[in-house]
Amino acid sequence: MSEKKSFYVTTPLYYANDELHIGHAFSTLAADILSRYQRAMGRDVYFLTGSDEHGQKVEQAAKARGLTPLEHTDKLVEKFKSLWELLDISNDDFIRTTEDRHKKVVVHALNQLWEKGDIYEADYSGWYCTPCERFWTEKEVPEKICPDCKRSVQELSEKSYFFKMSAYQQKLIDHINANPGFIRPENRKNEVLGFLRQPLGDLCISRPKARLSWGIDLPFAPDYVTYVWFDALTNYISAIGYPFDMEKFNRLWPASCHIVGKDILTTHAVYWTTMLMALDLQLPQCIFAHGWWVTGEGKMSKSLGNIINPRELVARYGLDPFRFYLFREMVFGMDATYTEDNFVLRYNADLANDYGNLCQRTLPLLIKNREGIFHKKQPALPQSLEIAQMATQIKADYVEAMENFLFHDALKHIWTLVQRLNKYVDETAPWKLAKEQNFEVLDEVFYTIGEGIRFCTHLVEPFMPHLAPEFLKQIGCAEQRVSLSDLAWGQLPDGTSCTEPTPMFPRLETERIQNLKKGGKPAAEDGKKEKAAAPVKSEVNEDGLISFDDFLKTELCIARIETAEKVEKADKLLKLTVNIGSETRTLVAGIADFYKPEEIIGRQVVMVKNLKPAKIRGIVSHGMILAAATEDGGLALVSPDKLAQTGIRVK
Ligand code: ME8
Repeated sequence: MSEKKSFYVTTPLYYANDELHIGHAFSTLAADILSRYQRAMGRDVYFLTGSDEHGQKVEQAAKARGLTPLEHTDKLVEKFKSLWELLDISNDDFIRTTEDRHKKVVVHALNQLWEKGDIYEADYSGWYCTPCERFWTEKEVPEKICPDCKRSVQELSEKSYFFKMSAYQQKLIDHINANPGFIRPENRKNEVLGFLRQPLGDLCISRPKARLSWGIDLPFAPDYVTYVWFDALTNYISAIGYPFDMEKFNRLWPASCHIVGKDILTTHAVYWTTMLMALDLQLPQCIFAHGWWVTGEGKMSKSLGNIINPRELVARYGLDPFRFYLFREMVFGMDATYTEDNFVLRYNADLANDYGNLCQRTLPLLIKNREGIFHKKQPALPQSLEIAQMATQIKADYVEAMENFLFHDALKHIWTLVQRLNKYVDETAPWKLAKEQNFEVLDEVFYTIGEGIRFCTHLVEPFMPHLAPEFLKQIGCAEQRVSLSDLAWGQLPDGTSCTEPTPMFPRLETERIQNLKKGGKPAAEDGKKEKAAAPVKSEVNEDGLISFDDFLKTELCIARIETAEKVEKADKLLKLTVNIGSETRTLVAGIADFYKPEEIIGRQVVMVKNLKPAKIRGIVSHGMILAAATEDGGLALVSPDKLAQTGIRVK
């Protein structure tokens, strides 16, 4: 992605008019993950975030709180910074648009463009929306309602200053066409090109002080301030020294990537780029516009009361699971729906069952049978060889995904390896090898597992910067870290000694979640400082027996069958909806040879509740009902022998 030596990444400057929610946290985390990845690949990274503090919205918010605008933004900026600290954001700088170092660059840029004739004065009339701080044309507001916020607009005519954006339209189109990775993802690029098919107007950059005083004075028109975009966008160059520290500026510019939400794509891809052209500066290498986090009720907004607070989620589930979830769940570039149920499902499936359990089920066996020591063996079993080759390919796929901002794909690749390793444990059954005293093979198996954990952990570290070092500590290689660029299979040193694993991702049971929601302790973490919980015993016993604790991991419950129907073109399957008290689930059961749909509607059965959802014949089946073969070759559903409470746990 980047040919330059340095990697310069930015987030939007968030408006200092309100507190931040998971949408804002997401953009900043994306830049953080990218920065951590690039650093791990050995690049010189500069990561900038900050606050957008001028404009009417901020002025109004301050007034409502009885504060001056700066008093108001000072307070909010502290909150922004404390959120970034909580989320362990590794930014190199935080720029405020109210700082002198920024304001003087805006003034410099305005002067340059004024002298060049790229800023001019003219009368402007249009329909103005105060909350959105923007004019609309007559055509755009036939009902005199703002298309964005749906509030009424007022007609205004005033002397204004304009930036000659239109002069750069063709140059911008040519640049977009000549640089395929410039606006990403592809559909957003097409949107911008679509927008540029219409004649591009010039950009009004001023407000009379009589209407807005909270901005940066226009150096050539003292009764006017510049506001919002001309001010805010300039931060990307003011923070890195333009034009007063050109050494720093030349080292970092052009930016490698501006990460923004899709709402501010046009301002970045059109306003900012034409401003840069006018200033004779290079364009950023990439503008990546990601999608929205929405909730069931639509886009998050205060008025809908559906704002998701990142602090609450971190307190409830821990920082690394929060970071992981956001990037595993959202296809970077598309919208995603946040639900807490979904969070818990992913946590339990990917973190507790897959990644966490890989250590939990194997390291105690290594301690018990080989004094915790990994003995390096050349892979001889076909599965060990397969995993070694697979890991090399997975790293290549992961790098490719990360270089292209496909965070969800990068995580998917890592989990392919995590899941293969868990399957390898099942296939090789190290507890059996230990019992047979087959130490040659046992050592090979443990080495593959230890190396697999190390390999996956290095790859996942940009996403989980706190728990990854803990995983490395558990397998005894916290000291022998390699950089991501050098990571290769087989680097786990012979004789490395593991420690008793502590559960990083304790399963979230329903009761536990209720407790966490009431403010109980988080999973394995305490906000920023993640602490591992107390050690638990191994889950695998050499005799194939499981502990009572392990049995409790399977959540069985009483389900009432509400509907049943045949699945098309699948003779043996019935599609059921079952009521389990708190929710209704859909599942597919292979019982059609033995039960007619109408026979079983209304029946109570026993269901495995916490099974990962699976797609069967295109239907997402979430849960499994229990049944046993009968002596005459039939099938008997397992049901309570008296009416039980629907949804209640079976134990
Ligand atoms: O627009 N889902 O600031 P802002 C995903 N100051 N991302 C979201 C989101 C959601 N539901 N809600 C917000 C501004 N975001 C200007 C920017 S840049 C020089 C000036 C993220 O506080 C997303 O990145 O309204 C979006 O673009 C940004 O927050 C808007 O933040």
